[in-house]
Amino acid sequence: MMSRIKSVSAIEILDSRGRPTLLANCELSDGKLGRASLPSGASTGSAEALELRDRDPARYAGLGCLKAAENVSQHINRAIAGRDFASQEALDRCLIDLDGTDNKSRLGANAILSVSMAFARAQAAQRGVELYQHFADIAGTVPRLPQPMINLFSGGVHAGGQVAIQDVQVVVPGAVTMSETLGVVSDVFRSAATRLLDKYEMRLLTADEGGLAPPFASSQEMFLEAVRAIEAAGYSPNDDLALTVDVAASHFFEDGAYHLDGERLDSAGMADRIDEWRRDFPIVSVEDGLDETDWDGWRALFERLRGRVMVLGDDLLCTNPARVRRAITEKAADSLLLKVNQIATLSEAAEALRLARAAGWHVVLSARSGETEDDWLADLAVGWAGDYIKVGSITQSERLAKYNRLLELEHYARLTF
Ligand code: 2PG
Ligand code: MG
Repeated sequence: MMSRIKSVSAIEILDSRGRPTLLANCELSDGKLGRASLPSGASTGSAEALELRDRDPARYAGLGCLKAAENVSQHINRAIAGRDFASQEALDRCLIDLDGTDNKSRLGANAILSVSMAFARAQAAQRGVELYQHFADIAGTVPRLPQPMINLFSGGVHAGGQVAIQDVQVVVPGAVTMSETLGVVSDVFRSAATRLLDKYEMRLLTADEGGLAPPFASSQEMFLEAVRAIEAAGYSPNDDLALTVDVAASHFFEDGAYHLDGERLDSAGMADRIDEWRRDFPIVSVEDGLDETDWDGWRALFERLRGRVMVLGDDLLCTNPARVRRAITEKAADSLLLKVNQIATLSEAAEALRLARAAGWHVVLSARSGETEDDWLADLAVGWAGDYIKVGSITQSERLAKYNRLLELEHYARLTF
């Protein structure tokens, strides 16, 4: 379908951490509008496309997005207003060329993605289809509900580093519906919160993604508490709920070693530790078990874990088709964590998805630790038929916006897992 762009513009708004991000508008010449706001990560991979920040210390500690907003409203608008685009791919190609750098550092990944996403919404409106269906048509996928991977405990950079590993999450493999899943996880979250109140005598303090973040003595204790919370809520670990972990190892890898729970581990030692966790706890997925540069380590880890848990790459892959291709060739992982803002256009993210699926990989569509109330991620995870969606905890409205949209799609669009 041909879409003529009338104008694009963006303004600076705030995300769930109170940091600036972008809200973009795309108006087509037939009057159809698309609007999108963007998330922002904290535990970012070094191969991510560059999020343009003003670096003006007088505003938001340098994190302002006025330049990125201006790049949309001025630079990009001048280049694309009045032009026809036959597809998302055509628009994204134009944005990529306009930027001209490998990591989108000229216009900014945020500027580029805000236009890519707002255009997708405008095109969906023009076609008169739901956003998830439009996303599915872009990627050639068949929509279905993803299983949520829900954050219970947080550590790492999302929780002031009180424990090294970043997320311990729960999944409910046997649940038949989204509403059942959320109900079960809510029981477990409450039971975890009650236990922590007894154990640490602390108020219910949560981390960036709404997860509980007590001062665990070790990573081991984080997993153990998750299992206890599941049991205390009346469920069976393994049968009813399983655990997934984002080790986010790049963020405690320094001077060639993993600094975990007071120990200094080499790559093989870290892999041993992950294998122990896997044997001791009902873990079904391990994300970023090793540093993003430790490709040899990843190959060895995958050899060891393949077929037992999902070996999921986030910082390692950065939703970058070239890195996904490398990981497939080198047999370094078997699952992609897909975050559109790591690569900055829907088309390139769709390419990463296509490569991963062609290799038989699992795919997890993921939010960022800084989010807005926009819910496009839910439609993307449904449209691109993710095996899982990772949105953080079941508290905080920037997370609930996505879960609630999934509930809406389950109910009204009659989508199933
Ligand atoms: C991750 C994400 C989400 P961030 O590491 O998977 O939890 O964190 O958005 O800070 O990169
Ligand atoms: Mg991660």
